[in-house]
Amino acid sequence: MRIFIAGVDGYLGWALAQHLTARGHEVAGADLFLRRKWVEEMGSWSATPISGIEDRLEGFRKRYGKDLRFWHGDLREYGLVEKIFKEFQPEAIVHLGECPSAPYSMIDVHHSVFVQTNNLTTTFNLLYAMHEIRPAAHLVKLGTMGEYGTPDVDIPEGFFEVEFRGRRARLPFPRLAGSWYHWSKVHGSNNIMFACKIWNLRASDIMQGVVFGTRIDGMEKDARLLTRVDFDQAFGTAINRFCCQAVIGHPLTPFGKGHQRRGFLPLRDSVQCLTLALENPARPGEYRVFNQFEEVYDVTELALKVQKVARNLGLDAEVQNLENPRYEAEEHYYHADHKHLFDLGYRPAHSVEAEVEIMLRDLIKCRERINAKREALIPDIHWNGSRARVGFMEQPAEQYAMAAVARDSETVPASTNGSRFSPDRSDVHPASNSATPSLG
Ligand code: USQ
Repeated sequence: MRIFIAGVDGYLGWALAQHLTARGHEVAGADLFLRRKWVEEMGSWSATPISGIEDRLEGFRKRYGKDLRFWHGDLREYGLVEKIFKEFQPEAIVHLGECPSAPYSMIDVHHSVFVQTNNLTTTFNLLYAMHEIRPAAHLVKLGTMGEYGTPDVDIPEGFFEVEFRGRRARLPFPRLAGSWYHWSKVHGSNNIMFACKIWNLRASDIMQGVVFGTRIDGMEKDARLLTRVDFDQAFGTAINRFCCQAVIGHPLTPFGKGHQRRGFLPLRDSVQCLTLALENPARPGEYRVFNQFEEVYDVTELALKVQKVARNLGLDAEVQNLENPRYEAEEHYYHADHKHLFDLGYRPAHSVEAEVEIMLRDLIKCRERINAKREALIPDIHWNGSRARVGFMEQPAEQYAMAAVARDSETVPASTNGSRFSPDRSDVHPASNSATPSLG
């Protein structure tokens, strides 16, 4: 299949291009290298030393015996998207060409406007190019589990049956996103759903959980094939940050009470799932939604898992909660369906512990690079628009962990166990203006 990847130079894009090529697909991609610039703006860099695109493409050619056709350019320019579609005639498009960071989108008006316009414009351009040039192609769009937020009820895969005033209908499940970034994904989803309806396009909207991992199989064969691994406050995701922290002896940092629950999956499973969606496309006119994650975890539970594996490797790292710079529920009900991909054959490759061990062994080799940018580990972007580095909290993480274990062992109905996303509740942390000195 001819597959075009928007955002091929990124964390997922570079890994997916390799996985799809190894499976015999013809892959092309485009990128403007914005991810490299955003991370630099955050005072950081990838823990893994990644190559420039020319070297990457050369390494790709050597490993797979074929070229990855590449366009350097801005997918907000419709002319470029049109040109790519005419030249490459994609049968499938994977849209990873968006800014993926919640904190980055909360910095100020310029960053919010940038994230929303960038994410919506690229999606629009791809939809119009599909409509005008490749109407039978299949769009695989990366959404996010964060579109749903943390409602006090179970989360279905995109749609649910609802009865209202005696009538029943299948409707999109309400979205309660928690950042301007996550809302940009909601708006993108709505636009795709409408485009499928009016233009008979086919699309799979992937509500992906938090991805972690340093590699997929084969990347270790050539340094030019390595994907990036970020650990800064904006582009580093929870487990990736915890692993980078562990290898330099920095405390592992659950935010606030640390009982935020999210769906997580390793990078190698993410590319496996995206491939399943591509190889089992939606029907013409169909807009379908997959919730893409392996398992739901509590953030503190994950920090303790990373700590345990790290200790087995001789790495000593404490778990110490940081004040939460975000506005989010820190203890809440969370139960999301994730059946569609398992029905298509998704099988997780490893346990979290096994994947974390691979990550730690990889990251030990990158210790100096992480240490050089350790300042980037402490967040200063608050959801109210202020900038002030947060400080560590006094209550040890172990106490939170014990509370989590006690709570998980109770079988309490959702209505009493969960929390509503409401500013009036004490378990929802409002971003604070106070600048607490960091102990990091
Ligand atoms: N968290 C900590 N400590 C840290 C980092 C994060 O407690 O050091 C917490 C956050 O407060 C949050 C949870 O861990 O409650 C997840 O945060 P994250 O930074 O790992 O992920 P998030 O901001 O939600 O965004 C990431 C990706 C995004 C994707 C999303 C999937 O950056 O592109 O859409 O994961 S999901 O979380 O399911 O919405």
